[in-house]
Amino acid sequence: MTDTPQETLANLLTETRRFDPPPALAATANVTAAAYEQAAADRLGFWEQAARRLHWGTDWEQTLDWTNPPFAKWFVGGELNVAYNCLDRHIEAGNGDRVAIYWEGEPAGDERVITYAELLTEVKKAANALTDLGVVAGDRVAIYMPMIPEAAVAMLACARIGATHSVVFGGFSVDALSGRINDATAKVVITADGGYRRGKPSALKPTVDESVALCPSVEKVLVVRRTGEDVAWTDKDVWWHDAVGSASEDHEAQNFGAEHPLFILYTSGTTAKPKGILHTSGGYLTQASYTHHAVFDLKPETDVYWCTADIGWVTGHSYIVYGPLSNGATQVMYEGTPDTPHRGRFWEIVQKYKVTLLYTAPTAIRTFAKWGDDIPAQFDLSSLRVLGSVGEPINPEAWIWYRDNIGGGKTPIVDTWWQTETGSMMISPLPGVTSTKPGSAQRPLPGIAADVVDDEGKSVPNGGGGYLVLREPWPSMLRGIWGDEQRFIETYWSRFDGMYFAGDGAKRDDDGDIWLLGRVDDVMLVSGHNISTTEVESALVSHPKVAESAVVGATDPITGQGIVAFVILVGSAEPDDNLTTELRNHVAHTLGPIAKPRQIMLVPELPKTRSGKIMRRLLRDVAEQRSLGDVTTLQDSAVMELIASGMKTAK
Ligand code: 6R9
Repeated sequence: MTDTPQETLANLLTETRRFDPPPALAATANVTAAAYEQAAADRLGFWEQAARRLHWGTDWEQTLDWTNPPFAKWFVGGELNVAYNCLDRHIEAGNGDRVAIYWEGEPAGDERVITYAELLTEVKKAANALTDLGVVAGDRVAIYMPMIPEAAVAMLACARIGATHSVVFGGFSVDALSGRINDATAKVVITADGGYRRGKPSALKPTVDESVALCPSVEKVLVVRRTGEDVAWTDKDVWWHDAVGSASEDHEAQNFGAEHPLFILYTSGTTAKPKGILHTSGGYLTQASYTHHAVFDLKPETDVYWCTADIGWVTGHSYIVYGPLSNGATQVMYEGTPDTPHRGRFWEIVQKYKVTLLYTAPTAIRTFAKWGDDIPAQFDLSSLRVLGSVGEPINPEAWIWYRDNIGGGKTPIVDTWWQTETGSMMISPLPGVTSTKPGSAQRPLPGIAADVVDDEGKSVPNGGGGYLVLREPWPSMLRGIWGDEQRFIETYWSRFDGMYFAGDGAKRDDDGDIWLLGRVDDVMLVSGHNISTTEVESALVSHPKVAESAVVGATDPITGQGIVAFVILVGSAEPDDNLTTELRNHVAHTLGPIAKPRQIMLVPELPKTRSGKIMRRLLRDVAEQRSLGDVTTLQDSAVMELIASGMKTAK
């Protein structure tokens, strides 16, 4: 039995709840429905107008050069300075006293308030310090930092002098860090002695020391003193407080071409060798800035925005640093984990700073749901007016939980689909326009040509499923994979002629709205039917006793693949003998008998990357009783031992 293309990736889940935008928000929204029409009539004209939101030293001559696909050039001939756009122009407009960052350290009471004027001074000094260390435009600088303001300062200082930063998650192993430093041949590494993690100092410098020993390109290591713990010192090391502390506060930003490389960011690498995704300046900042303004409806004078991502994830780049700061936003930055010192820490922070716009990930939302409704209920969250989600498909039940328990049953939720490769948001509701649907990212943003196609690359009709593609170039698109042009073409541009292949499965509902179904590599083939992991996971999460689940297809002698589900129960649920049977039946009842899991494993945790994505590949290894593959990007390696030992006792 084979599927028709329309049945590719299945199309099982039905969800009919709808939530209109609050009238008051719709009445004052930054972006209205007219933007869709304007962009449809003149896509390039629309992006030109978005680019006009920035300050350009030299105007561009051509909006898009797409004569040599897939190598795009946006705003050709234009020149700008990215850091100037994020800082100087706000001070010049008289907003230097506005708070840029409310920084909240993990140890309670450890906090800093940084205005735009103060942030600019720090960035100027850091730019001078990097120049003194020999960094010139075009050089690569690796950044391996905890979530402290100096991480943003380091990125902006690089941008200011035209150096290309490569941020690596603080806490990645020597292998991961040295591999990334070598791939980009970075000249300088910026790091810290350590950061705070779950109530304790957690050292970073030893990993840098070991890595730098393997990286001949590194000439200097700039070290922020954060924890004050003892560190080993080499002749390449320089303290941040010495070099930046003594640097001049004068620095005039020079303009660079719109296509000047801004950063390299290595993708999470849930599968193969990490890819160094390259982003450039003018188009990237145009779209990061516009989408942040449009999708969060940011009002910089009154909003307090908080994105809970780490700076080492693309979400931290586009929606902590470049998007919000280019828009003059006031934002919260938090160093620690959501459960330190207690499980209400996030809500305490929302209450303390009266956060209005919150951007977090489904993995966090499901964890909060597991911890229980009574925790957020203890805090005043009434300041919140828009909630965002990013990183994975958000299950409808998690979406409803988020709206009800965090958003007081009234805030719009923007489920934003995008990738490291796309640089900024691509598919998302607009909070003042869209009637939202739990679990769906819904509609390509104005100026974005996303589509769902079948195996042959033809658009699927409403009600169909297939592959998510982008049919037209967009300003913040990746410009390549660092040092590997061929892999860039093969990975993204070879599956379908003339289209960017995102690697995600998707379906289009009867209204034409898009639902993401997870990575195509994760799709299961059961008795000839392609079934998406996301839909089975959402069916499980819709059971009142289930907080979170991860589903994989394990080799099965009869059905080809059998569905194995790993399930975390909500805090209050007691496992009993009948529960796994009940859950299997619940899925069969919700989605149909074909989707009934062969086996359900109750587990305490799931393996995740640092950006919170479930590593299904490792669970497949467990389900098929193989030894584990590459675990370098795993958040917590002890998790796999826990799960694997549970699996053995269940057999
Ligand atoms: C921003 C980011 C990209 C992959 C992407 C998709 C998944 C992200 C999503 C989503 C469904 C959403 N993804 N947002 N899936 N709905 N709202 O996450 O970048 O780390 O490169 O991951 O994440 O599978 O292809 P990145």
